[in-house]
Amino acid sequence: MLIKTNSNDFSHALTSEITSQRVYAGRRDLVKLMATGVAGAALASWASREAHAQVAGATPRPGKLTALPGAKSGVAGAITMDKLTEYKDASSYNNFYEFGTDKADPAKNAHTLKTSPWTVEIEGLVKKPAKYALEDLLKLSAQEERIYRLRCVEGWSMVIPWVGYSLSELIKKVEPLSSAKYLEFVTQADPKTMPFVGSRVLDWPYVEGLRMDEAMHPLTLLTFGMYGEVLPNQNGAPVRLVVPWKYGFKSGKSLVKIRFTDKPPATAWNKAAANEYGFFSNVNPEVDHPRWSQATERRIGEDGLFAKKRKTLMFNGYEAQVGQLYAGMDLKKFF
Ligand SMILES: Nc1nc2c(c(=O)[nH]1)N[C@H]1C(S)=C(S)[C@@H](COP(=O)(O)O)O[C@H]1N2
Ligand SMILES: [Mo]
Repeated sequence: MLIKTNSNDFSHALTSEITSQRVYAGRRDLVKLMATGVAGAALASWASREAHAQVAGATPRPGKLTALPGAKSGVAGAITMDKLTEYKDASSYNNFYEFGTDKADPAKNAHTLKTSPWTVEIEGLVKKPAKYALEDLLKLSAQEERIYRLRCVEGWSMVIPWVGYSLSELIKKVEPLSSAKYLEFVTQADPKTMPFVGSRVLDWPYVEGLRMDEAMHPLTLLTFGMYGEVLPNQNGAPVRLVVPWKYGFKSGKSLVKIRFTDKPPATAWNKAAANEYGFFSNVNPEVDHPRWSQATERRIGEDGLFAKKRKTLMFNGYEAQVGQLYAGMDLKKFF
């Protein structure tokens, strides 16, 4: 598969500049969003952010989807100095097996996904089980923009400005019991709107899991948007997880349920091939996949004739932030 490498507005700017400058939404979009009750407190900072954008001359991407207000990330290490992957690559080269196993399938097929109405159920070992309508989930905490690398287990990576808030905000609201040690993330599996949910590649629904401390880590993002807009269906609309120090498959798309458990949940890829996909699945250049090396990666958008492969970084470059979560663990055994 060949990806075109046209430059875009973001290519030449440093990411640190982008995060402080960028404003995507037109005022009309924001007003529309206000009407649906989504924008919330973000409006307060709108005027100042708009001023920033004008001073810096930043050009917002012409929005196709509804704008999601994002603010500058306050999480240390969340901002990379890498160039952003182009929107058209990030939204056309996807893994979303419910819509087919080819990278181009999700963009072609995911228009059938019905993202409204949408609810996310919280159940299991919590004091306050709940059923959140998407609108309420969106308002639960302030949306931030976070530029994260996403490293797929197959050997490619992207750099995407996600919009959401730390999953820990939601976890605190529902008050886990002390017996809750793991979270199970259950995603949508509707054969009527997801053509490949009938297929036998995976055991549906697509399920993922995190240990409590991983789920509580501020980098773990409950994600509603990217590039300042609501998620395109193929990227996991209307709400997904992004866990940037783990292989991409840990970041479940189109979440419908989060269950708090006392045992590690059985995850879709672990069930499909336990020797290839462990529960932790932390990005680790020193632990090869049984069928290929994990030492290097190809950045999507850079795969021209002379593009070099990049060295894969321990914990995808987030070692300073998350390394201590695994202190003393044998990462070859707990891969
Ligand atoms: N529900 C669901 N979530 C999923 C997947 C999937 O097939 N189904 N694929 C995963 C894999 S393998 C990757 S690499 C990322 C890709 O996210 P992206 O398409 O937004 O880059 O989504 C993950 N989340
Ligand atoms: Mo992946």
